[in-house]
Amino acid sequence: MKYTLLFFVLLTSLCHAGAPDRDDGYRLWLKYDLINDASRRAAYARSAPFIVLNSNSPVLKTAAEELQTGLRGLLGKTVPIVASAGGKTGGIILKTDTSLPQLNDEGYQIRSQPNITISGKTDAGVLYGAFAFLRHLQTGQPIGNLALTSNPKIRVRMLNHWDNTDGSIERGYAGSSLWKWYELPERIDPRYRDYARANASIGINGTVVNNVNASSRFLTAEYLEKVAALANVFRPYGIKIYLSVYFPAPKTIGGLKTADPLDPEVNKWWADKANEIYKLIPDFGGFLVKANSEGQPGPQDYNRTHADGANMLAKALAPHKGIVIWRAFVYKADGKADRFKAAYDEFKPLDGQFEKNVIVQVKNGPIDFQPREPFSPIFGMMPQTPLGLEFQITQEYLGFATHLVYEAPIFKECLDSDTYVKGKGSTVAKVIDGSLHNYPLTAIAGVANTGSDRNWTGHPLAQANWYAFGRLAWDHTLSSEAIAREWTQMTLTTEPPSVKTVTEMLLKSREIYVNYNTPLGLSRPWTGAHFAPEPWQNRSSRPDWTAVYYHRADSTGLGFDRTTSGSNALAQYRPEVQQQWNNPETCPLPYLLWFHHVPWAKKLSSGRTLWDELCTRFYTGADSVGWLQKQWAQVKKDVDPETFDNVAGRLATQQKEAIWWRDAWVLYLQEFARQPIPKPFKKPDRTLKEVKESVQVYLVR
Ligand code: GCV
Repeated sequence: MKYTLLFFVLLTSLCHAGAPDRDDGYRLWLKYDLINDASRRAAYARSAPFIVLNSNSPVLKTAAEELQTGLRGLLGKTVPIVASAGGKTGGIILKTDTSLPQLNDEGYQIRSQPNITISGKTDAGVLYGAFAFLRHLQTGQPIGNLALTSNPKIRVRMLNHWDNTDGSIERGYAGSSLWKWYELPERIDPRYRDYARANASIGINGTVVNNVNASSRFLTAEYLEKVAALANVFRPYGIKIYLSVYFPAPKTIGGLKTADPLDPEVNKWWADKANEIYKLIPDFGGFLVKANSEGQPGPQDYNRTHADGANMLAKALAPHKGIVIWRAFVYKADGKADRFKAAYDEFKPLDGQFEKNVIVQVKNGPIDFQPREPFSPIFGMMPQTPLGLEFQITQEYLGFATHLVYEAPIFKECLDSDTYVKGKGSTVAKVIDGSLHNYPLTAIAGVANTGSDRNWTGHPLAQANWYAFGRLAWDHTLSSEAIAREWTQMTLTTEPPSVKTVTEMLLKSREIYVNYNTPLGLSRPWTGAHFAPEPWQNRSSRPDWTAVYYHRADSTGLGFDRTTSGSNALAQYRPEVQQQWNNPETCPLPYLLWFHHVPWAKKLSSGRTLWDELCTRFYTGADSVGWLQKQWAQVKKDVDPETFDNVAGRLATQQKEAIWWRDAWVLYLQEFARQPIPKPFKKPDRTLKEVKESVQVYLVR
């Protein structure tokens, strides 16, 4: 018996030793697992016997090392980095070449035959080319006749971290902050470099490391040293560091009596601060500012405008070529006003009044990162001001890190929206990439979904959102599908049927979420943590922080009237856009309740009444999570077991919560609509009172 047990222990430990390493998701899309197909591996290896690097540039060195790391994994051998080809052909040559007319500053070109030459006008361009070449191999494409040219369409492609000095992250769902402020600048966590690698691989070239609800501590000498230490890690990856600033910092840490942007002493304080920063961080990117918004102080406290505030900071940064990114996310506590209109009302009159190194950063929609929003009207109405676009990658309103929502379709929906500012085809993408109004300064930002969780994003599939943001920031013409497929192949599996299945899951996930959460243009059915359903919530310190303010359910119907008979927010759009959305008969169903108060019995273009259509969406949305689960079960054999279990568990929770959302909405709205649940759907098992209690428990917890 003793020997049998010993034998069993030995056998299981041997089996375990031989089992493939479990993948904890840390490597993201830079896994570089050995290519299974030996002939493809051999073909790649023949084309890449060595890497030629003839430069001391830190960024080029990074490019060579990244290539070496990637090839080591994919090909199972170390490809040497050499200073010269020594007359041999067939290697990979990394080359900065300022004479390439088809490239912009960070673009790259890859040509094969006889050598594979990866060139850029700048070292950063070569680095992006190196990652593009690896991506080509990871996605199994031939390299015999390479002729790739790619230029980023937007200059500043950045992540915004809403991270605080105490390590917490506002709206972060994947652990705590990546930045260990208490250890910096002395200890450099190796993870900082891995963060930079991941970003550079998708073309991100800037990062704002602290929360827009900013602490002035970040501008103290103590913190600037810490920030400089991070900048040193990011620099070889072509990434610049930026800081969110607290507007009254001249008072809080500078000892001045005022932070008035027209006060000479305040101006001097900021100019001195900029000098201090650039001494430590010569390539510092600039400031991001949230001012006079949600309780944050700003220039209006001194009867000055947003332009006055932004321009003062811009002047301080201009000698160093730094920029100011001034956010347009503002809304006053006026319950009678329509919050939808607030940002436009404040910013439109300032068009053309900003300094050249200011960019106004606008959220994709007029409210706040809802699961579906129409594009912000500002994009069509400020032609004389460079506008940056802010997306939210972290899933504040998208089920945190539990629900699967692939966000590329959200990003694309906004980018492809037509503002008509210069006639048909004036998409948001063309506004923000500068091509429509010839802005030299262009920017796009994503509020990061990263954190200290080992797999970076909590939900393993939420990595695809970070990835998709970067790829679209580089090239907004890429399709959601192509990005999903690419990410799946690089991260999860290269087996074609499973790649297809996961790609389909990702592509459908956003619409599924919208259906059980906020269909037909509903918005903000929650308060507080932004997670649990609370469409009944009607009390708060501000009316626009209640749920009923947004959906306006009553005995006659549902939805916010933003036509001329209501708030007339539609007037903020160009006439061509107004025409599409103004008429409830022709307004596309996904936006219907954003703009119209629709009677319950109204027949919609789908052929169903409003009530029936809502129920259909709530029920099919919740049911579709079951479909996601079934799809995921099919890929089990091709996906790492740890990742598989992790996603399966989260989908099970999502299924439960989707039904919770459905029940909450249906039972609540039924009190106004006074109609039965249409067939074939079944009445929820619980009562409205029970759902409310379950939400209450959630909120207390
Ligand atoms: C950083 C929303 C979020 C806030 C966030 C704010 C903003 O209101 O709930 O957490 O604050 O947007 O974008 O400034």
